Amino acid sequence: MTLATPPDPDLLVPASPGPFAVPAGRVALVVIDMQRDFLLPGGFGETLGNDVSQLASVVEPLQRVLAAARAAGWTVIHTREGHRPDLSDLPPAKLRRGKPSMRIGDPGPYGRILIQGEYGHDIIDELAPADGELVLDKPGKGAFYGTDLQQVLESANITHLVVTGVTTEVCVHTTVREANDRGYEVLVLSDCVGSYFPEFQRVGLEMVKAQGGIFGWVADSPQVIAALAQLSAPIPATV
Ligand code: C5J
Repeated sequence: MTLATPPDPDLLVPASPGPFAVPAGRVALVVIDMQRDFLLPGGFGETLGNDVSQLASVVEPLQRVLAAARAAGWTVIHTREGHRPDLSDLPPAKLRRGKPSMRIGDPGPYGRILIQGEYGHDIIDELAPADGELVLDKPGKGAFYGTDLQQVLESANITHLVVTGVTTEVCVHTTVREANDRGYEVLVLSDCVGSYFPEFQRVGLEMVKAQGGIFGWVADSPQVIAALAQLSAPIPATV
């Protein structure tokens, strides 16, 4: 991938450790794994002993960011973690993890757990992808592993990612790290990523922006939405 000197930023989002410059046309909103299996009460996430209510607060801010990104014409990419029904893309090591009573592929409250085509594998209704938005099925935690995400981004000339979704310290972090190693500039939206564990949420966000932004930047959704609103605000007439 050739990453030229960043073009003039289209918008500047106040962020930490410094402003995140977003070049026009080169940014995608990435929504990681907002799937029923992770979010719904009684789903896979809860069967692992997790408190799914910790993820619920992400939904509304993410709806607002999604609406703003769509209005601004950003590329929007949704991901879903999951596996083929025959489990041929599920490494045995991954299968062995978790509670023996409820593993990937087992029948769960919302269909076979994390299996493509099952109700629980799909994205929650509140954040349903719009027509034309890419829905990327991924077998791993990161969105680049085992997918054609990099080719998709390259062919769309995208160099900047605004990353949201669940869970902060697992699939969001893995994706951010994969993106960072591939040369992408990454902004994580603190109120649009969620963890079952408040401590992991806090530390996960700290880790992204530590050491001068070792993996990227952190801002919240109102900062992005305000920056976008400024862009579309009429320029005051001069007298
Ligand atoms: C997990 C994810 N936590 N989407 N997946 O297994 O973070």
